[in-house]
Amino acid sequence: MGWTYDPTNIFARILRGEIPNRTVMETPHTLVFHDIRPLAPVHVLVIPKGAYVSLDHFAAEGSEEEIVDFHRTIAKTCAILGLSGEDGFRAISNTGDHGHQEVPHYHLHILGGRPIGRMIE
Ligand code: DGP
Repeated sequence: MGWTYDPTNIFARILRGEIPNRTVMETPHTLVFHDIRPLAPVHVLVIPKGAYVSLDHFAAEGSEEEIVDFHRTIAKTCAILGLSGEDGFRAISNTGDHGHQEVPHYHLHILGGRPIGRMIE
């Protein structure tokens, strides 16, 4: 499976510091920032700093260090934002055309702070 990364995408520009963002936390491999169009009281995006198009691309070609860092960063983000298994939250990755992915840089949406419902658009 081949993936072609477009370095002009908006999250690549955020990573290069060309566009401002509201950062929640950052590690050498991962950035977490608030979504510009929040759909819930908490709506953040977790992205790898590497040039990965989508979840399947990151899962296939991300290094173990990047993949572990990404997921540990999710745990730290949940702690920072008060998300827990008790009230719950939702994590979503829209992928490709059928998944309605708008920005072609892998990102995980984390939504919480209210009941999210069964699906989101
Ligand atoms: P999707 O690719 O469909 O999973 O959604 C992309 C999300 O990215 C969408 O919820 C809005 C958000 N977004 C788009 N442009 C920007 C931006 O410039 N800054 C921030 N913080 N979020 C953005």
